[in-house]
Amino acid sequence: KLPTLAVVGATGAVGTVMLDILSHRRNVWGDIRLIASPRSAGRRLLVRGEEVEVVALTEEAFDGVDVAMFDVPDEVSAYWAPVAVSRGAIAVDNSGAFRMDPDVPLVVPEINPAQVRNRPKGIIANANCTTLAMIVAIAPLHNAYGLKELVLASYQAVSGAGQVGVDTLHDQIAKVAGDRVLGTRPGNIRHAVGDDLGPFAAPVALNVVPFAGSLRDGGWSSEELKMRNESRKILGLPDLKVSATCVRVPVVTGHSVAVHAVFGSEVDAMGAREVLQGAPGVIVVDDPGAGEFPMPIDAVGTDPSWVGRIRRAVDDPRALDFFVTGDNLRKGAALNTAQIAELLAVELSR
Ligand code: 2RA
Repeated sequence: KLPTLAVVGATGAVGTVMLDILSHRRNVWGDIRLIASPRSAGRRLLVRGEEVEVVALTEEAFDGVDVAMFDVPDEVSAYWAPVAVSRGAIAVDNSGAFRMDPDVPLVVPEINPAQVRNRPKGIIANANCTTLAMIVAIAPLHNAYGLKELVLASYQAVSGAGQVGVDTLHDQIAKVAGDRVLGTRPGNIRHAVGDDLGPFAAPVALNVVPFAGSLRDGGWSSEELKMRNESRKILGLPDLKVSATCVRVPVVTGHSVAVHAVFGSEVDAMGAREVLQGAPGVIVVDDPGAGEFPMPIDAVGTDPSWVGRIRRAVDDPRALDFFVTGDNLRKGAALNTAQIAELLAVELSR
C-alpha cells in the first residue's frame, strides 16, 4: 500500500505550488489529505487531476497519515508538527521552528539525503528559501575545493513574504506607474506609495530594501542569520565563516544571491563551471557576451538553481564569485519539501 500524505497549509502560497508539484512528479502517494485552517475547510482543490476537499487542522486529521508536510507559520508548526508525530506521522516542516534543533535534520536531498533517517523527534526540517536558492550550487563546489568562507548578498522576491507580499508589490506598482518624475527626488516614491507597505520595511516598487525578516542582535536580520546557520548545518561545517546581507527587490518570484566563496585550494572558473554542470539540481547559464546569465524572470516556475557569472576573484586565486537564482516557492519551499517526503515514501514502501 502506498503511504498517505497530508499537506498542511494546502491553501497558502507555498501550499498551492505544492499541489501543482504533487500533480506533476512521479506519483508515490496513496491518499493525499489536504489540511488547512478551519476557515478554509470545505474548499475543494485540484491535486493529481482530482478534486480533494480541504479538512480543518485537528488532531484527528493526522490519523492514518504516514507523512505530513507543513507549510504554515513557525508557531503553527511548532505546535502541530509534534501533534502529527504523536498521531503516527513523520513531519516534514517548511517553517523556521525546528531548523536549528540538533535533533531535527535539515535536509536538501541533493546534498545530505541520508540525514532523513536521523530523525529522533520524527521531524525533518526544510531550509529557508534564501539558503536553498544557493546551497545546491555551493555544496558541489565545497566538495571539489573545500569551502572556507561565504560572503553573500541576496536579492529576494516579494513572494518570499507570501501572497500579501505579491499583492503589496502590485498595488505599489499601480500607484507609481506612469509618473516619470518618481525616483528623481528624495521621498517622492514614499509619498506616492503612502502607508501601505504590507510586510516590508519600506516601499519596494522602484526601490530595493536592504532588510528582510526581523531584527536580531548585532544589527543582523533573521534572514541573514538563517543563511549563515543553515548553510553551516546543511554542509556540516560548524565553523564556516558566513556574512550575508539580505535585500528585498521588486521581483515577484525568484530569490537570487551574489556569492563570494573562498576555498582552501585554488579555483578556476572553467573547473567550477564543469563541477556545476555535473551537479544535481543546478543549471549553468553563463555566457554574458551573449546576454545569458541567471535571472528570476527565466528561473521562475523551474526546478533547478540557475548559476552564472562564474569568475575567479581578481585578487584571490582561492575565491570564486558567481550569481545564482532559484524559484523561492519551488526549490526554495515546496519542491525541496516534496523531495524530502519522496525519500520517506521510498523508505515507507520498502
Ligand atoms: C522571505 N525567506 O523571502 C523568506 C521567507 N521564508 O521572506
